[in-house]
Amino acid sequence: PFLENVIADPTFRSGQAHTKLIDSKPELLKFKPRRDRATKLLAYLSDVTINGNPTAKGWKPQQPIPLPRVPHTQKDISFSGTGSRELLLEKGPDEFCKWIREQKRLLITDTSMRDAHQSLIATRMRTTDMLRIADAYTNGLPAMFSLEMWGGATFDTAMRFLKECPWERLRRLREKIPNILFQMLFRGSNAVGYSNYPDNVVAGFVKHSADAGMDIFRIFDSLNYLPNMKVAMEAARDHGKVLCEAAICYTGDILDDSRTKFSLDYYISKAKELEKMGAHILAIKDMAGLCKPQAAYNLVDALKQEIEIPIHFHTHDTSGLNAASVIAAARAGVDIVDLAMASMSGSTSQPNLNSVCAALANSELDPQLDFDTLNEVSDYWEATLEQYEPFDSAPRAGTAEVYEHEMPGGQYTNLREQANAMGLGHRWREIARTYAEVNQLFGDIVKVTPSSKVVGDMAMFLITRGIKPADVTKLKPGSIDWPESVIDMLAGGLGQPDGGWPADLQKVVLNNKPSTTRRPGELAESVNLRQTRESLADLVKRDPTDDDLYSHLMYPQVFADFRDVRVKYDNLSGLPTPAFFYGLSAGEEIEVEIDPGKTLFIKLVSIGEADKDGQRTLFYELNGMPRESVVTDRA
Ligand code: BTN
Ligand code: 3PY
Ligand code: ZN
Repeated sequence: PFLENVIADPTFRSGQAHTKLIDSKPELLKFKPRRDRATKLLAYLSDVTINGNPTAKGWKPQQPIPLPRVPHTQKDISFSGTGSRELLLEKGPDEFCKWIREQKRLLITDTSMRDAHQSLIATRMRTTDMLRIADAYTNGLPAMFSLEMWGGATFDTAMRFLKECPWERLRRLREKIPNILFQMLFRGSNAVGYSNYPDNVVAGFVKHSADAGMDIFRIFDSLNYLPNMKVAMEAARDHGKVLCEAAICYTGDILDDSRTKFSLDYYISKAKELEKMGAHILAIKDMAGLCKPQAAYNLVDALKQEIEIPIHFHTHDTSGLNAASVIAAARAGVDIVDLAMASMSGSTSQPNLNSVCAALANSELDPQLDFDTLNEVSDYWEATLEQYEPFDSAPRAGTAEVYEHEMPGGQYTNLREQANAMGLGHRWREIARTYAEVNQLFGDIVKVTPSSKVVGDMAMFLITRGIKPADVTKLKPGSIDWPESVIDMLAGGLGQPDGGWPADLQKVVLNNKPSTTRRPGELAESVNLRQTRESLADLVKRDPTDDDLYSHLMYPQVFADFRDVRVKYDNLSGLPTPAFFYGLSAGEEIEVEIDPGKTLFIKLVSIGEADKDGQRTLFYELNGMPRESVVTDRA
């Protein structure tokens, strides 16, 4: 701090500093003693080593987990084209979309950094693990169409569990990967949250994300209620440099004539409407992986005749056969497909990127991605996943049960975890069936965040109380305190499903509470953004930024807790993942990059006994110098 003061001093800066400067300016010696970053990091490491990280559920590796090897990827010279992001910036959205349609090769989105880890390891992937492999994408996979690496549940979990700033992830990855488009999942009027936000918050969030480096906004509504998508879609279009990708959420089965609600015609009419609303690209968002191969073919084939804009297919491999759906969609002329790197694929995640590319090699559809790099990147992710073992609860193999419960990939692992935590793990079959019955009770709806969460909440609520979904409408209004999320949804808080909410159910759940069929955003007051940002100064302990503002608007409490941790321990995102979750063992040494080019070498030498007050001293070497850190053993 002293040197900082001196360097900032105008006299010193003007070159007129002399040895008497300090005598003449005693204020240079006035500074708050600042706990330096290394001390804070050691405090964190000591705490997590002794007391554990509460999110890691007490899991400890048997022996230190080695850092995943980062491949040294050569520039892919076999691909002569320009990176997708460079093309978008050069051509602008409309010309770029024309380019997409002219491509014979199948364009590929890699979801490893968003949906794949959201679906496999409860969205726990840390920024450092993404940054380490970023160069391999930039140099080795320039033919990639886009990387889905932000949005959905990642915004919430980054702060809540990883104590990371989501905006920092976006900006740092952007710096390292300038040539490939970035893509995010955006929940329409729910933005990256679980409830409705005022229009100006939604529009402001889109603009701020675009300015921070986002390129493609995949916008959906959890009930396919299109009015909820309008504000976000317009904000993306108005930005001028980014792509508005509007999604139809796929549920049910268009091959099953008895499911009349979600028919081929239903999807075609939604798609046409989204095209009219200004979508640059249409996404088919099969969030549960229900779109069977023939259905994918029929749907894409029909849409290709009905709309002009490019089509992007998203699915999950929960059933085990959705690579076939991807290939069927490709044969029917889909433009872009979502896949995940081999080791991050399958089960509730996306189908296998590497294998689909191999299957299409030597055909016109060949995506032209370099196999060596694909394999190396997959190896990297495989080793990286080992660091996340306690969060891995995805089913090991495909299951046809998904056609019954229709649960989105990202929810499956979470609900299963929740069931385990409530001691209901052994009743999973029953939970899955109840989930399906609650869907029927709600009138057969689209189930994706946040509507899927409401179905899950209701299913767990009924199970723990021994109530059958079919009996709910027989109950007396006001006789049960229903979950808040259920009341809100049936009151119209998330918008309207096609056909409206079943009136008899609304009566039982709402009792005399008011409900609306208007667009929720119309009823929400706009937020004074400048005033709200300024109000955060106390919390963030510096000038609040728009990053702070939008984190706060989405998740006020989660953001406040995150900021407390940041003030107490500084930025933890540079810690290697095992150290962050499980702490260190005696003798273990780690490297932590705290600023670009500034690395700390931290070795835990030994751990002292607890004294009578439960205080323990941990002995470290920090860049070779001995350091001690004292922590309370709360065991
Ligand atoms: C908290 O819940 O205490 C805030 C999040 C920070 C968690 C770290 S993890 C290591 C250490 N052990 C704890 O119990 N909390 C901190
Ligand atoms: C999300 O909203 O996070 C989803 O992944 C929905 O599929
Ligand atoms: Zn998905």
